[in-house]
Amino acid sequence: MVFGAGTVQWSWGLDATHDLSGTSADVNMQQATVNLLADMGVQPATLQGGLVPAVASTDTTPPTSAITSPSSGSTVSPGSSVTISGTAVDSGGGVVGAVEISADGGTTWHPAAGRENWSYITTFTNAGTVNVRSRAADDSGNLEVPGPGITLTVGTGGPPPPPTVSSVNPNSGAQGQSLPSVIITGSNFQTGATCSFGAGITVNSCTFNSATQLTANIIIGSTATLGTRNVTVTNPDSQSSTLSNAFSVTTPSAISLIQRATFSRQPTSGGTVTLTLPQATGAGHTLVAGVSFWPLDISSVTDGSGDAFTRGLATSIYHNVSGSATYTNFYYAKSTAGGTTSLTLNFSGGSTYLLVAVAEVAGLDPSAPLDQSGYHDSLTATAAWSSAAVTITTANEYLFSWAASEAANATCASPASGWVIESQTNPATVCLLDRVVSATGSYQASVTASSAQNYAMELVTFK
Ligand SMILES: [Ca+2]
Repeated sequence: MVFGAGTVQWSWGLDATHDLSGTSADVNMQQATVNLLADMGVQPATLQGGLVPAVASTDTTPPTSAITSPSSGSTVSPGSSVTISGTAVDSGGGVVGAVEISADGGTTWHPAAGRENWSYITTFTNAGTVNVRSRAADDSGNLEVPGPGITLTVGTGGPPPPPTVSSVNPNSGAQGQSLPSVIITGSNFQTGATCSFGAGITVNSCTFNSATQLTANIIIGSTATLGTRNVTVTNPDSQSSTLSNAFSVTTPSAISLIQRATFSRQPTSGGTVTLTLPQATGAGHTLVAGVSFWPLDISSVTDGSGDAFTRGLATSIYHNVSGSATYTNFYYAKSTAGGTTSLTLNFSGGSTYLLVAVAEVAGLDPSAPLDQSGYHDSLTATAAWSSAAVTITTANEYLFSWAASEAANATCASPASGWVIESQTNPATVCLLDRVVSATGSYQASVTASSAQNYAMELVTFK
């Protein structure tokens, strides 16, 4: 703001007696001059008639201003007119005299129209971000130190680019299968994008990893239509991309028992026991080891091909019979690497009695095969041995059960209908029995022992 009271033209407004006549004096300019001189500490000896005395302003507080529109962070189109508007308030005894706007972060300033409510119209030509600030001055010349102002994005003028889907991995799954990590690769994905695999496939989540990658967690319904289908990614701005035939639904591979074995060791001499399987394991299978043991706890299971075994029961179950006590637990490896006959059981210390039932099974869920488990025992002697009844949650499952008794050398016979005794070993007793089922419901394994004994019996189901 520039104000000049010392120019020739100003003095012509104070008095009409001068050359180049034709201008008249203005009482407002005369009073303004009295006010200005008062602010400078100068008072007239004799005040001209028609004017009022003035006192120096005591206002030393500048006004404050604010930009109310557009909001900071908003996008404006290059080349189009933008109205910046806002408010200003003075304090300290004066009024807002003027407001200025800078559209270049405070380097240059331009007058806005209005005072307490003001506006400024401009046009941004170059794409990028701009910093818009305001500052106000009051009628005593107190000038506001401008605040940070607002940031505007000068956009390219068009919508963001649509997504594209280029690949899906894995690109198939079986009916009933859960796939927690399907990688969708493409471009221009946005946070909050959704994934669709079509009818019969439930998408639990579609996680944004980057603009080029999403991770879908899906469950393929057991009745999902077989064959190829399209995968669609939709950004929050509703733009989407569909990759045709990106994913296919297959029939579940048949569940089948590859090999089985039982082992009895009384007792082992150390904390590590390596068992030899009847044949080398295959790839992509599930390897299950049911173990009954005494007196030290099993701590881990490994095999010769580096498979990771999961402990089935956090706490081994205690079968509390003096003289023939056992603990029960089980381990399993999913999606085996294959190619080994070596199975190693590690215990927390020295000599341990152990009874082991092992099964290698094809056709189970490669990512989360375990479904249910249940335990039942008898602390008193009986020839009727049975597991707990377990209700399975998917239709096609492998049911694995073993009975164990340290009491004597009974043999197992007469399994419950549908069950097969696959293997049994003495001395002491371990009997492995199993079955493949194709319907949900409650299942219970049982055998008849050759003599009445106390026993422990576990049933584990895999999907
Ligand atoms: Ca003021």
